Formats: sequence, structure tokens, C-alpha cells
Amino acid sequence: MSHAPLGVAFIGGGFMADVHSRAARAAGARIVGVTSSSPAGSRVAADRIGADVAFDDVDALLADPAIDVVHVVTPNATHHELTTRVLAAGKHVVCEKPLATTVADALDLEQRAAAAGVVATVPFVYRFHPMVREARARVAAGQVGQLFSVQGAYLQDWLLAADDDNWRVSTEAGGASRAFADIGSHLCDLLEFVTGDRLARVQALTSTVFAERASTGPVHTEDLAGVLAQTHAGAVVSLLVSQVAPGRKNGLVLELHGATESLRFEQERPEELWIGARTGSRAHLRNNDELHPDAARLAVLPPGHPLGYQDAFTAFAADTYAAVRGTHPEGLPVFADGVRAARITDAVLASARKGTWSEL
Ligand code: SOE
Repeated sequence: MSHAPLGVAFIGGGFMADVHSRAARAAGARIVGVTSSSPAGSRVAADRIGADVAFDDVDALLADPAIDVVHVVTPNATHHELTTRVLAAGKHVVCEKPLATTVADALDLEQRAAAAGVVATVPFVYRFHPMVREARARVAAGQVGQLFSVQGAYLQDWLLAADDDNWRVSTEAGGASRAFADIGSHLCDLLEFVTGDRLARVQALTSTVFAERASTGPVHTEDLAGVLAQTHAGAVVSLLVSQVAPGRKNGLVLELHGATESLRFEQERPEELWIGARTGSRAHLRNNDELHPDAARLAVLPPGHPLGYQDAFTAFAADTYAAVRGTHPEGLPVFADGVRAARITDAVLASARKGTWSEL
């Protein structure tokens, strides 16, 4: 492959187009263009993200040979149709999570991407914090020991009021699950990524705190979910996912308890990994000389210069683009991981509906 910058474009002009385009630019790509819900919207988005071209529609964008990678950053229910068109155009693709609103659609996209022979990734970006990779490396090296239990949470408050609303609340635009599909998917991806174990069965409760919301009308998606689970290796898992937890803004927390040590990662304090032990528990602050290689490669700034959410997104984009150029970066979240998230979401909703365990 030439080392000219990759040309990237965005389908969708909202908040995630901003995050993705900042990451793409920092990862060395050329921001060729963007298309949104209308030609006027495309022009507004192009000005805001600094794209060369405001494409009138998806077809015009996909016809541009200067575009190597397309980022799909639209509401969930459009992912399957738009990503299918991107793959048919032979472009590499980044599709926001959830990959699709059903397991069947997610599986279809995984199969189409494999048939097209392109790179197809999903931004489970919390994998890209160096201290997450450090936790994963400690587990893999046996420093945690046999995994006994996992406690996890992903708590936000942006939908706390009855007049808070968003397309994610609507079943038609967001899919059957909201809180769990939107942020529980990150939590479960991180749990399985760090532990190397897999959820085997789940028992779930969901709750919808407002029967109606401002612009959605009647609400059929959950504001929060509680999940009890067991992993294939037998660990007991307890998870809480909520978008109505006052004061919690992006409170993703994962804590593992093993025979030898515990580990705790908090997304809002990403430079630190708490290491618990019978004696000598400590807050392990990122120090590049002490990191395992896969964590060190993501530590692009010296200690004491905090790496955060946007840096993790940049690392995800950089690894996606490296894969487009033919390398195989460790831990890249691909469409198979999007299918996994869809399966877990399905199992959680089924369990909440039936009141019994769902097997995975
Ligand atoms: C809203 O819940 C949201 O933007 C999610 O959609 C993202 O995946 C998460 O990283 C932050 O919160």
C-alpha cells in the first residue's frame, strides 16, 4: 500500500461525526467528506468537521474513489442498510456500535464484510486505554489468578429527566434495547476483552422509569438494566447499566477479583489501574517503563500527561487504518465483536422478558 494518507468519509453529521473525524485526522487520515440527512445538513457538518466535500447523499460519497474508509455514524436502525451499501462499494468500514439492532443483521454484515475482503471495525474504544491493556496483560500473565467474580457498571445521567429525549429512546431509530445496547455493550465487550473469558448465561432485570418522553411519546426501551451472569470459567458477574443515575456522566467501571489479586479500571480515571491484594493494594499510575508491550504501544504521551477518551478513539482509528494497510494490530474490535454484543443484548432482553436465565 502507498503511504499517502488514507481518504476517509463520514455518513452521519452528529456528535459522533465530530469524535470520529478528530480521531481520523489525528490518526493521519485525510478527511475527504461527509454526508448527512440533507444537502444543507451535509454542508453544515462539512464546515464543522473541516471536510473537503459536503456530499449531497450516500451514493455520491460512495462513488468517490478518493475514499478508502467510510465511518458510519448514524442512528442504530440505519446501520445495516448503510453499511451494506458501503461494503457493496468495496470500501473499508467503521460502523458505530451497536453494529445492528438484531443478531441476524449483525451476522449479515459480518458475512458481507468477510466476502468483500475489507477491514470492518466497531469502536469499542475503551479497549484502547493503556491501563485497560495493562489489566488484560496482567490477567493473561496469570498475575490475577483464577477469576472468582466481576463487578461492573456503566452509569450516565443524560436521560434523567422526563423531557430529556434522543433518537436512542425510540425503538424504531434505536432498536429494542437502549441503555444496554448502547453502553452495556461497551461494558460486556471490555469484560470479555480484559478477562479473556466469555459470558455463558445471564439473568436480567430492566426498568423504564418514564412511560412517555418529550418527543418520543410512549417509551418501550429500558433506562437501566441489572444483570447477574456466570462466565464459562465459572466466575460470578454483577453488572448495572443506567442512563438515569444522577451525577454519573460516563461512569464505566470494571472490577475483577481473582485468587491472587483484584483489578479495577474506571473510565473517568483512565490513567490509573487499582491493584488489590491481601497486603499492598495500590493505585498503579501509568508509567510507560512499567507497562506490558501492548499497553506501552498505546502510551503515546509521557506519564503525567493524561491520555483520555479522544486519545483512545484516535488509537482505535489508527489501528483500523493500520489494518487497512495490511498489519494485524492486537485487540482490534471487528464485526465479529459487534455480533457478540448483539447476542448478549438479545440474551439480556430475553431474560428480562421471561424472568429466567438466558444461555449464550
Ligand atoms: C451515549 O450513551 C454515548 O455517547 C454512547 O453512545 C457511547 O458509545 C459512549 O461511549 C458514551 O455515551
